[in-house]
Amino acid sequence: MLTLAPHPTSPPTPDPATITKPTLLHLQHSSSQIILWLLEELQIDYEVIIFPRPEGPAPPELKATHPQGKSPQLLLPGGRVLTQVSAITLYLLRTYDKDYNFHDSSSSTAHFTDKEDPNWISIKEEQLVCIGISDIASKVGMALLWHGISLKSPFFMRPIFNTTRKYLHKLFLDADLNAAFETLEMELGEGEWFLDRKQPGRVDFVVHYFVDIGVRPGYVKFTGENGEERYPKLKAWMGRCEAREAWKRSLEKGGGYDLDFPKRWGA
Ligand SMILES: N[C@@H](CCC(=O)N[C@@H](CS)C(=O)NCC(=O)O)C(=O)O
Repeated sequence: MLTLAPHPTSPPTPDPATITKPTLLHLQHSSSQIILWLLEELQIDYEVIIFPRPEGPAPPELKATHPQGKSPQLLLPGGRVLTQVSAITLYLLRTYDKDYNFHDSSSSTAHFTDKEDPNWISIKEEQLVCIGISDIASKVGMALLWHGISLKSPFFMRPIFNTTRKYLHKLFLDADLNAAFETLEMELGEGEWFLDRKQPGRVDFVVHYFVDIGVRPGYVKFTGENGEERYPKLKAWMGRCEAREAWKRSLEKGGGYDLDFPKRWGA
């Protein structure tokens, strides 16, 4: 039996049919921060409803609007409910980034587009977004699950779970996580932003969170054992992301963003 803190109180969930502006159902300390950051970059009129993050599963109130009951959820005027970071970022950029500040029009990708294949930039975008939402998310999810189990289980079982957890890291998680980070470091290259953009784009907005969720709980380290920088370009890029005014505003609006879950669970 795991010992979890009691569920915090959640706000009431609005009826999607009554929505008049994009409304983000935002879970604190979660990938929903990606959407808040993008909303702030786009400077559109939106609402955010903050759900305190429990130690266990998402607040049941999030099921009122979508059967999966996860966050982020973007409620849209007209009653539609959009889920999945990947789809929400695509929707927001295509709907509201009219001046193409943060995504490319099909005629503006000559700097990157393979002349033979005009779709190349969007294919690369998908590839890099998937490294975050799929490759890193699945490994960090497993690491966090076992970390949580080993911290929250009865004390006499902890050594067993801790040993299991360490084997998991050694056999399945650490090498894959570092390979994903190496790939991102390589893809960033000498550019300020991914895909050689002059401004951050969908890859930057999405991948920032997944790099952060790898680094904050200590599963991937920017600095090696001998003090060497392992991912210097990614580290500098994280700094550029977090120096943006829109990112800072998103932190104020989100009501809590601390991805060091093990520390918050008492490690
Ligand atoms: N694939 C979904 C993942 C959604 C998701 O799992 N969100 C997490 C927060 S990062 C959540 O709601 N966790 C609570 C839970 O799983 O119960 C996406 O890309 O949006």
